[in-house]
Amino acid sequence: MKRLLITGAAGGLGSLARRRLAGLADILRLSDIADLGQAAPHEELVPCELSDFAKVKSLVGGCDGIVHFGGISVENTWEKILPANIAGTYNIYEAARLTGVKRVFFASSNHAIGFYKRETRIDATDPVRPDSLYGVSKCFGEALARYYYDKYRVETAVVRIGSCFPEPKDHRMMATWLSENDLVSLIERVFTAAKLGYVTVFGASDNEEQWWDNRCAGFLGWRPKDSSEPFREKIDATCEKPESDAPVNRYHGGAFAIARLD
Ligand code: NAI
Ligand code: 15L
Repeated sequence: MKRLLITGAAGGLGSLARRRLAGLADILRLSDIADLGQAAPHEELVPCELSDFAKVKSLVGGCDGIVHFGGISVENTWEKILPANIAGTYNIYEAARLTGVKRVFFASSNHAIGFYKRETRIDATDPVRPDSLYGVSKCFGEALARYYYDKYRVETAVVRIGSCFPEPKDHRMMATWLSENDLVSLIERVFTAAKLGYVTVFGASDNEEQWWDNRCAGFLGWRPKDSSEPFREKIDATCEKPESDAPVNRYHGGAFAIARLD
């Protein structure tokens, strides 16, 4: 690729992608509303509010691919979610269609399916069950991605990221953790696969407890290599283990599924 756009490039995963994806394209175009610091020689910094269509169209123009990380990344009010995640993701796809971008990595979330019970193992054919307005916004993004592929052939990997942090932070993340290396290898697969089409991938490492089955994405050949297991002792020692029937333990989405806006 000549130019890869990363939205949300000042955030946690955007900064990781900025550090680790330089080899994927000649130029990384980095965008956010937050400060992006100084550009390296292979970088272009383009600050952009995702809800502004005109700005997003010029942001996207000239790019071959998009890693769409930008937006509200946890539960929030409708007033915040609507411009950033709903209008923002529409703007990205519509701009991609108009400017001829071929492929998108859409950062969806486990919170699109957060109301499944922990003992239920699901795959990409199971219906969405969002656990929050945030999760609903990710379902909207997934539907947009489906529509833009079926009608306009903009290819997308919808990646329902579990919990991507340097280390798992609690007992739930022993199941949902996605290591940084596994995320990077997944993004690389998405942009180097000969054909992508529209595919849903569950973004979790090779953890002992598995809630998500990636059989529908088998053709991608992505194999997570890390596991949360080496962190178990530390998690047991530092985090209180919730009772197995505690509400926070009941659903894939954990605390998101039980938190209420009121
Ligand atoms: P983050 O909150 O650190 O980064 C999001 C970035 O988007 C921020 O830098 C923020 O300034 C930017 N942003 C927010 N509203 C914007 C707007 N209206 N216009 C332009 N930029 C805007 O989140 P993180 O953890 O890096 O996650 C990246 C993406 O991956 C998010 O879409 C999140 O929903 C998704 N995700 C992340 C997971 C994780 O474990 N880190 C798990 C599941 C999904
Ligand atoms: C997400 O969707 C969030 O972006 C991230 O901050 C974590 O809360 C993650 O889900 C999770 O479920 O652990």
